Amino acid sequence: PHAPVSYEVADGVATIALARPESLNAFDDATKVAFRDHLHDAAADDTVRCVVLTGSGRAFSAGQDLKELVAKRDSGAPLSNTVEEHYNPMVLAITTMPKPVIAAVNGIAAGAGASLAFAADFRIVAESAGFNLAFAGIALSADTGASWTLQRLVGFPKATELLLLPRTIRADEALQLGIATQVVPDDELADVVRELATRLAAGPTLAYASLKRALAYSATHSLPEALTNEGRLMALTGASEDHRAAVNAFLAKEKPTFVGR
Ligand code: T3D
Repeated sequence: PHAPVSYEVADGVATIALARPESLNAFDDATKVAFRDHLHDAAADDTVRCVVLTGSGRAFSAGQDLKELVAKRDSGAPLSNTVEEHYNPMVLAITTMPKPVIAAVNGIAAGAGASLAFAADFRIVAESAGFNLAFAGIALSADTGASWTLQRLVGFPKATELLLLPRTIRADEALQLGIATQVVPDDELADVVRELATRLAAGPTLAYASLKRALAYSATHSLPEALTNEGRLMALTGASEDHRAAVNAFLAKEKPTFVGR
């Protein structure tokens, strides 16, 4: 059997692609372990300066593999604590990834599949794709960070509605709601994502990582605390090779080249 997740690094961009199109890229255990581990690979590799998450076939991901869930339940196998073991580490790996993460949403993203896309820094969404907060449909609460990320994307009342009354949110509505960064024709998704990923991979990686840290910290701290944290991160980026070179380039009226440090 082929690997459930493919991992490729080219031109500073790591692409992590779910590769179970026959199951709408649902997460069975092997897929969860591979996806989680590839996120850690991308985080640890300094040559990777941007990460793309995507699916193969007509879906991004239908979330938890419900066929495997039922098979395990019926076989009496001990149920793993998959939230703690698999989904939580994925969300934390994406949100703390010290480089930008793009979700290239090629098709439907449901349940944990939607949550993972919400955790990314950018969601580039194919016109025919959509999101479905499917959890309540199978009598579950939300996981993989959806209760945290979705309300930050769309606000508390809309997040409540979308979680309690799940339906497929089409790409155009996802754009209006602020879930999608950009919606593109299906046949242009790969090119648009490649262009954005290449641009980000050639950018000031340490500054991007620091901006992500500043945003995440400020989301849960007071203004005085956020200001102190901003000061620390400004000192860090202010001492970087990229900052020094970019300021020199600006004053020389040249285009900066960023090395990511
Ligand atoms: O243990 C835990 O803690 C659980 C953790 C849970 C995290 C979660 O992600 S819970 C949410 C799980 N996901 C869902 O509930 C979504 C279920 N799927 C759907 O609602 C729909 O399939 C979609 C909206 C995603 C797409 O609809 P549509 O009409 O385009 O496709 P379809 O006909 O429903 O599905 C096509 C096939 O994929 C079908 O198989 P078949 O009949 O051709 O053999 C369907 O059963 C299969 N499929 C779809 N989703 C899943 C799935 N198989 C396994 N797991 C799935 N999640």
